[in-house]
Amino acid sequence: MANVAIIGSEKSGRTSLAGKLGKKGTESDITLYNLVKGDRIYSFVDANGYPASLKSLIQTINLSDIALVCVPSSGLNAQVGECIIALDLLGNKRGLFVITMSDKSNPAAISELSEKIKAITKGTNLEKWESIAVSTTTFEGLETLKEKLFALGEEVRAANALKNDLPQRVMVDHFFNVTGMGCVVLGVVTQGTVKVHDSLTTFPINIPTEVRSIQSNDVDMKTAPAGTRVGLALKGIQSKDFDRGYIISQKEDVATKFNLKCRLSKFTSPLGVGDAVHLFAGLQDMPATIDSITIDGKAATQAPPGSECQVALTAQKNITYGRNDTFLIAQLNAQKQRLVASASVV
Ligand SMILES: Nc1nc2c(ncn2[C@@H]2O[C@H](COP(=O)(O)OP(=O)(O)OP(=O)(O)O)[C@@H](O)[C@H]2O)c(=O)[nH]1
Ligand SMILES: [Mg+2]
Repeated sequence: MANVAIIGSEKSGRTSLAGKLGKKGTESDITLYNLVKGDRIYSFVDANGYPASLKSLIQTINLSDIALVCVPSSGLNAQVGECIIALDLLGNKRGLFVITMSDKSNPAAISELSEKIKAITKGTNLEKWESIAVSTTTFEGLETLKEKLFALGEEVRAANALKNDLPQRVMVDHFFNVTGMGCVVLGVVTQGTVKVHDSLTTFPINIPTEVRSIQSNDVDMKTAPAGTRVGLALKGIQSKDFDRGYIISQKEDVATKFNLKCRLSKFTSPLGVGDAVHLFAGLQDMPATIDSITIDGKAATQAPPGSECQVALTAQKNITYGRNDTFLIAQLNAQKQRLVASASVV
């Protein structure tokens, strides 16, 4: 199973592409599409709330192993730039650039655009990502895209298999009540293998949670390995207890105050002490304040773009996290691009 984010600028053909790749499933501010290919399942997430909602972009990326960045054949824009910065800050993803609406362009312009993509991703985590021109009206490039995507899917499968023996962790994105079944949540097993009857806990609310049954793509299963998008029926907890981003696992940390090691984007305004920022952790997000900044062991009032620093930060609500998670700091009101820094717990 591989989870694939479909992101990119507004009106770049994201939803059309999602519809050509999979069958529509759960729909909210992020929409899921499923494709079954032999014994492989691909789950696509359309960040339909982006660019208005940065949250939609970050959640979609954090739910996925692979990203398809849609760039309209008419050219690059600030939103594509923001998607590239998000993927670079979050690191550790595989992906492809999809030059969409190729029927509205010509081969020379498309090859010029793929050169531009190469140039702007140089030095980022995305510098080796390929560009593929696709049209969802003439179907040009769709088969090539699928082949490249399935090759990445196999890499993801191998990488996820290495996580099967870690403690179970499920990141929850949807939750509701089903008559006769009770609380059902949807989400991704980010590590470990979840089994029916597992006794776990939901964080940050600390409620004991038993796995009653597991489904993936409407099929009942006894166990779900790392990387699986699952539906879990749960005992001991109600759907109204949940919020997006809650984690079902054996043990998580929960805090409002953090000491974070930060890497600022080159394309942000400076980060200052006292700044009101927005913090993203997994699928959770909330306002936070920068309490202090340290650069090379010395107190500072500001950290410049492209720099590294340590930040003490207070969030407005409890956040559940693991020590290896990557956080993002953003300025939702910034004019150009909203992402400020990636951060990890010191
Ligand atoms: N000619 C042509 N038109 C396309 C193609 N893909 C999408 N479109 C059209 O472009 C418009 C936007 O496509 P969507 O798939 O809605 O793009 P989107 O990125 O999901 O747009 P928003 O979610 O509204 O930001 C629609 O009118 C589509 O019919 C394509 O390959 N060729
Ligand atoms: Mg759309």
